[in-house]
Amino acid sequence: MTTVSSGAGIVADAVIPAPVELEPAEGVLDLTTVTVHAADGAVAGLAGELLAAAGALVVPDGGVPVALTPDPAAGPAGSSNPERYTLTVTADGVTVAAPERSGLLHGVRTLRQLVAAARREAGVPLEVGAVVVRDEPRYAWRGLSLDVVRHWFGPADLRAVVDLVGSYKMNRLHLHLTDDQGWRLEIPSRPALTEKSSQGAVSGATGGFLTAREYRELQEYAAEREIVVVPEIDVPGHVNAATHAYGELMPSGEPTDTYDGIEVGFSKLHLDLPATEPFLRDVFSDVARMTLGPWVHFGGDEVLVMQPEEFGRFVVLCQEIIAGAGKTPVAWQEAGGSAHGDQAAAAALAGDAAASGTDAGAADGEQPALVRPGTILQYWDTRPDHAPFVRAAQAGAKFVMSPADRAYLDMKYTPEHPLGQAWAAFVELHDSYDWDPAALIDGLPESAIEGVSAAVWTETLLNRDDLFSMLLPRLAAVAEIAWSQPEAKDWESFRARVAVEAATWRRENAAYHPTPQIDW
Ligand code: TNX
Repeated sequence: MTTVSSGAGIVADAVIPAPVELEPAEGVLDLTTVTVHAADGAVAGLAGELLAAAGALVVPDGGVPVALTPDPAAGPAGSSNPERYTLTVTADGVTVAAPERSGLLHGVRTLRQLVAAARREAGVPLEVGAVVVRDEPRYAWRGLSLDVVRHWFGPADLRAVVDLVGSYKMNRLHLHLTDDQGWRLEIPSRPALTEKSSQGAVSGATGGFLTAREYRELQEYAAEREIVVVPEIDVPGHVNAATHAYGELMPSGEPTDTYDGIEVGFSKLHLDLPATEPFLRDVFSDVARMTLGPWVHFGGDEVLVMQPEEFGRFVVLCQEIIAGAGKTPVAWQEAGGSAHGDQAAAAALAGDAAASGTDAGAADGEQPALVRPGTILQYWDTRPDHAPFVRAAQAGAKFVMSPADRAYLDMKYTPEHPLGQAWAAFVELHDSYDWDPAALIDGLPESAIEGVSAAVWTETLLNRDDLFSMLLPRLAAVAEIAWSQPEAKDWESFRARVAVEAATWRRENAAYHPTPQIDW
């Protein structure tokens, strides 16, 4: 990105994530009072809200025109990216052009940042320098994975998270809805899950859950903002909430006790019990039916107490159920070939050709992949051998990158940081900024990378302020990794842009961590 000061000041230094092209032009536009023109009333309404929050007075007519117009020719020259847009500010008005609704919103988000940066004090005009921004994302999947189990974050918090994610042009909110400590989504065919297992959380904290209706409303709120909610039901480990609600899932037939600690890896389902497969079919069928987006995540992480063969059969079965319900499966990397998954493959696939539509990778005595073509694997643990991931990609798996030492925003910023964990790394802002998703797995083709997701686990995060202080400013860094081309990234420019954006966080009372890496 070109970062140049224009007549009105720091406009060009305000946009996160960095756009592909930003060309300052002659002239200045006073956006103190604006009128939004758009064929789509919902988009116009959202644009009005964003501009008003940035300090503009939005009036139904007579203000400086902000025109949102469908335009297949918008975006960087030659781009066919569905999310591309062009934002043009001249002395006479603003145009956002894009082929699709998502691009129109992205353009408005860019404009919001230019307006917010122009805001100085009350009574002074909101002057934005003329500029043309042509932009498109590097990756299609730009997400945040959020654990609402260890501590409960209800609909109001989740809408605030949707707004935050959207403001940095991220488009997936992955909700970790089940774990040992609680079950957070009503499942109509299995009401005991929330009746018996939603009340608790870590260390005796109060839990909660989304009713089917609240889940629907949250997805609609997100979809309006072009954000897809991806639900995760974590199996076959991390299941103590399920085995507490349904004793038939245990060999003893007895429900397990509730759990409010923060250990991982101790609980599991048992595939050979008669109750287990019907349970999985009920839960995943309901979740698929209740979900507006195309993806359902089935977890698969950290099953430390199961033989590879049984694990492999779970992976095959969950993918089959989810795909059969018309959704694309997503899972943590273990499902695709950690040491665990790799050994699981041969055993599970002997006699089950349905798991993979191809035999890619099976040559030379290597195991075939467990994953179906199109299944998305979420890479998080940077320790295991890379070869199985490359084989999974050859079998058609896609990857979303959440390397724990960069993108896990529950990691402490520094050893002294009061919140968070430290098992993967200390993750300062620069660490979240300084990495390339395409360079994480040796030999993985760029075409196998679907995108990037930050992740925040909430063992130590009790409320919205705790959560936001871990997200901000690091979420902005991960958003730039996911959206911007590597050559557009620049740490010094990013530092300046974060300092500008922080004025918005302060105005909106959003908690953030004042890392010494930024000149606030
Ligand atoms: C690992 S990452 C987990 C979570 C924990 C997290 C804490 C992953 C797939 N599993 O169960 O909450 O570490 O950082």
